[in-house]
Amino acid sequence: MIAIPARPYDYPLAPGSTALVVIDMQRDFIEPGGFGASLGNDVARLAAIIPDVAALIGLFRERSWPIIHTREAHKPDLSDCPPSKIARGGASPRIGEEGAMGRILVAGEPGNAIVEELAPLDGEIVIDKPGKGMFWATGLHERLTGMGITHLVFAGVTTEVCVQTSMREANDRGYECLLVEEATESYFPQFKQATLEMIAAQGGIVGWIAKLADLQAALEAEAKTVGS
Ligand code: TIU
Repeated sequence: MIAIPARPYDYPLAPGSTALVVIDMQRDFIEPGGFGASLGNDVARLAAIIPDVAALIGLFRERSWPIIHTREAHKPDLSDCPPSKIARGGASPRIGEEGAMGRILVAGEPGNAIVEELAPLDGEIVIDKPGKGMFWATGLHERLTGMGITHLVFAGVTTEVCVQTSMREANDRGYECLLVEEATESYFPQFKQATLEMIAAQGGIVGWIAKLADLQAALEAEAKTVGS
């Protein structure tokens, strides 16, 4: 076990059974003309974390530890998108309608792709999820269980919506969860801050939070131990 100086206390990171989850780093949330922008948000805030997410992905790639990328994506016939979801938010254009990068939040459309800088490599898992959480209607829990994964490190957008929902779903399924502060972002800075605090409150009620540098240092210290 590696002790990362996480808040509120050390996260018991387990080599061999830890995976990175990168939530919804898609053009639809990060670039102008996508779903995030259609909701009236300033998407530039989210683009700013791309280098830190890339650095975190790099830490896992160096170690050949599993990486899961999720996309919030609906089938072209929208059969997996309840009317309540389409109606919510009053977005224009709405889910399924034509936007600047193709149909909004629809699988296979240009806007639904993960941003180029963070494109998944062969062998990494890519999950299309119709909900905010990564376990709903995806079969991911069974895949992770089959791989022996017990610990999940989280990154991605948005902190208080799909990241937090996925973390809470993971927590309920027994995973040890850690969120990397610089590798997640919200359209609303106060929502990000509140989410970090509510995740780690009450002795880590949902999981732990840590700085990227602290995770990196802990992984490097572990590599030296293994190598010595
Ligand atoms: N609206 C918003 O902040 N987020 C979402 O709709 N999806 C994700 O967080 N991925």
